[in-house]
Amino acid sequence: MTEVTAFIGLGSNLDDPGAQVCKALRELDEIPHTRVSAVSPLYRSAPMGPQNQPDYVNAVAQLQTALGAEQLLDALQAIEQAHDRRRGEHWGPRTLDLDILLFGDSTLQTDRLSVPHPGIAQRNFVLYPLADIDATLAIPGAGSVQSLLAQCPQDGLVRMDRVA
Ligand code: A4P
Ligand code: MG
Repeated sequence: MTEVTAFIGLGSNLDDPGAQVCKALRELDEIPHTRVSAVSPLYRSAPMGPQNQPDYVNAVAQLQTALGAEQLLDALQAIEQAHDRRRGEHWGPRTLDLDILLFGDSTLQTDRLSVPHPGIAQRNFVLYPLADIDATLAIPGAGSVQSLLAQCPQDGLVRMDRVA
């Protein structure tokens, strides 16, 4: 069985965000043919987009999966739904957002998926936890995570204590 290393971005700013993210990390490990191989620290981050919403808790998980990218997206969306995710305002508040940041070294552009996730380079709440897991990562089409970090201010991003 061929496994791919994928990186998932987790974000929440409603209904006890830290607990939402920790629960989602356990649920990622329960996706069939998939296991969590590394988890970043949790970060508190200022909202990107509308400012009249609470701060986010963000983290990144590294997975090993034998699923295809769209099968993995199906599993992530099922977890979002189980967290009572309601789709509302663009970039608005949410109980849980799960984004496929990287799927091996694939570049995908379909109706359902843009991979690498197009926001990676501008988002400190994605770049810092990605680099915590693998400081040598390269983002297909965008360069090394280190070169992206060097251009991405840490404004509004605070590393939280590890949550058991
Ligand atoms: N989709 C396409 N590519 C992907 C991918 N790589 N991973 C499609 C996951 N989904 C992908 O997503 C809309 C559609 O994107 C999906 O149906 C899927 O087919 P969504 O989760 O329903 O919509 P959304 O999340 O509201 O929109 P968007 O543009 O994905 O928002 P983002 O980029 O996820 O940003 N501020 C802080 N500090 N921290 C955050 O985590 N997050 C957001 C949401 C706004 N502000 C934030 C944060
Ligand atoms: Mg999303």
